[in-house]
Order: sequence, then C-alpha cells, then structure tokens
Amino acid sequence: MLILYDFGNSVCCQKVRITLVEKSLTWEARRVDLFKTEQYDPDYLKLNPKGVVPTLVHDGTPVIESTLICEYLDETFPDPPLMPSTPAERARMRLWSKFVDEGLFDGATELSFSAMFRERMRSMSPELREKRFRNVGDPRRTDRFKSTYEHGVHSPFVLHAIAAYERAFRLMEQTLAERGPWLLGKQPTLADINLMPFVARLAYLGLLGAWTDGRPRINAWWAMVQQWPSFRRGLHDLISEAEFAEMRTHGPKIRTDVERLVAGLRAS
Ligand SMILES: N[C@@H](CCC(=O)N[C@@H](CS)C(=O)NCC(=O)O)C(=O)O
Repeated sequence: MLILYDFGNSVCCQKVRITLVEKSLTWEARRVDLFKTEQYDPDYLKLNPKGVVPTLVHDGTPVIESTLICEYLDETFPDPPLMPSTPAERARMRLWSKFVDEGLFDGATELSFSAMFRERMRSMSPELREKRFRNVGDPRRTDRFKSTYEHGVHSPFVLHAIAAYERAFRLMEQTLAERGPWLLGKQPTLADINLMPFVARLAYLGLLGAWTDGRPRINAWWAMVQQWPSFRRGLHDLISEAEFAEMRTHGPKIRTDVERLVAGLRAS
C-alpha cells in the first residue's frame, strides 16, 4: 500500500504524483496543511524529521525527499523505466535532480512566496507565522522565509532564485539542442519529471517567458510536456481552480521586477 503525505500545489509533491501516475500506481493521499503548520505535528515529524512534504509510506516504510522518492518508486515499480540503464546516463539524469535540489527548489519557493504565499502568510496569526518561520530548527530556511516575507521580490534570495533558474535554462536549451526532444533523448525520464513542476510554476505565474523567450528548444519541450498524459493527470488536473486563480492573480504583480532581473543576468 502506498500513502503520500502531501499538500495541494507543492512542487515537490507534484514530482512524486507525476511519477506515480506514469507508473499507473494508486495511492492514498493524506493532506498536511503547511499553512496550519501540520508539518510540525509530532506524529508527522516521526515520519519526516525535516517537517516538510512529501513523505511516501510504502507498506509501512517511510521514504522522504522527493528526488529519492521518485528513484525509490522507479526501482520498486520498474515499468515503465524512468531511469536510464547505464551508470553514465544515470549520472546525467542526476545532474538535473541536483539542479532542482540545489537551486530550483529554493528558486520556486522564493518566487512563489514573493508573488503569492506572502499574502497568505500576512493573514496568519502572529503565533502561527512565528512557528512557520522557526520550522524545525533550520536557520537558513528561516532567513530565506523572513527575508522574502519582508522584502518580497527585493529580497536577495529572489535574485539567487532567478540566477538558479537562469543557470538551469541555459544548460537545458543547449542539452535539448544536442539530444532532445527530452533531456536524455527519445524518452522522458526522471530528469524531465524533476523539472516539470518547476517550469510549470513559472508558466502558471506568468513569468516563464522572461527566461524562455529566444530559447525555442525549451519552449518545444514545455509544449510537449503539457500534452504528456502523466503531466496532465499528475500535475495540471490536480491543481484546483482557486490555486490557478491565485497564481494568475499574484504572478503578474512581480513580473516587471523579475523580467528586469532576468534580463540583467541574460545580458551578463
Ligand atoms: N528537499 C525536499 C524539500 C521539501 C520541502 O521543503 N517541501 C515544501 C513544500 S514544496 C514544504 O514542505 N515546506 C514546508 C514549509 O513551507 O514549512 C524534497 O524535495 O522533498
């Protein structure tokens, strides 16, 4: 039995859901409301000591970290395979996981916070907000959250976010030109699945063009992703109309600033 502890429009949960759908697996979803700080409930922390979603529990065994969960699912349920068969190709695949885990995840969080979650945090009680900032004792995360909460798009962490996306997109355009249409060739792999939620988030906020204008291969990849059934069923179709509306409403508020910062990086 598969249980996924998750939360609505969370990019890390979306990676896992796309993988589950592509494998034709069924799972029980258990919602952990991040805005009610349910991720810090003692029972949940026993499963995921980092106090974050997602957590997969497979026949009683918890697996945490979305990149590791996706690899775990591929190893446990090998059809269809989502990892290449040679070590060299798997190393290539993991390069994209590293882009996500070492930059794009923070990137998507900072941009989403400065555009829309900041608004939701403002309506929290001060006690709940402080609890969220304190998290489970990761001061780096506290600094990021606080800075983006206070300064929005003018936080230095937003510039770091924009630069992380720019580094990834620069290599992505080149890689797709050399070996597309998917990142590792003819078939989608976890390299593509890892990136999908992070590109989708920019697109739904109305910000993607700042990076992808003049990058035709990424645009072709994104058009293909949007038609891919596992993306539709594992990500797009699971976003509620209220969540789409939130992204559509708040994304454009930071667009001019984001475009200016991206243009500066692309010109350098
Ligand atoms: N590296 C972790 C990151 C997990 C993570 O930070 N998830 C976010 C949601 S996308 C979360 O739970 N945040 C908790 C919070 O905002 O307090 C993974 O990939 O699973």
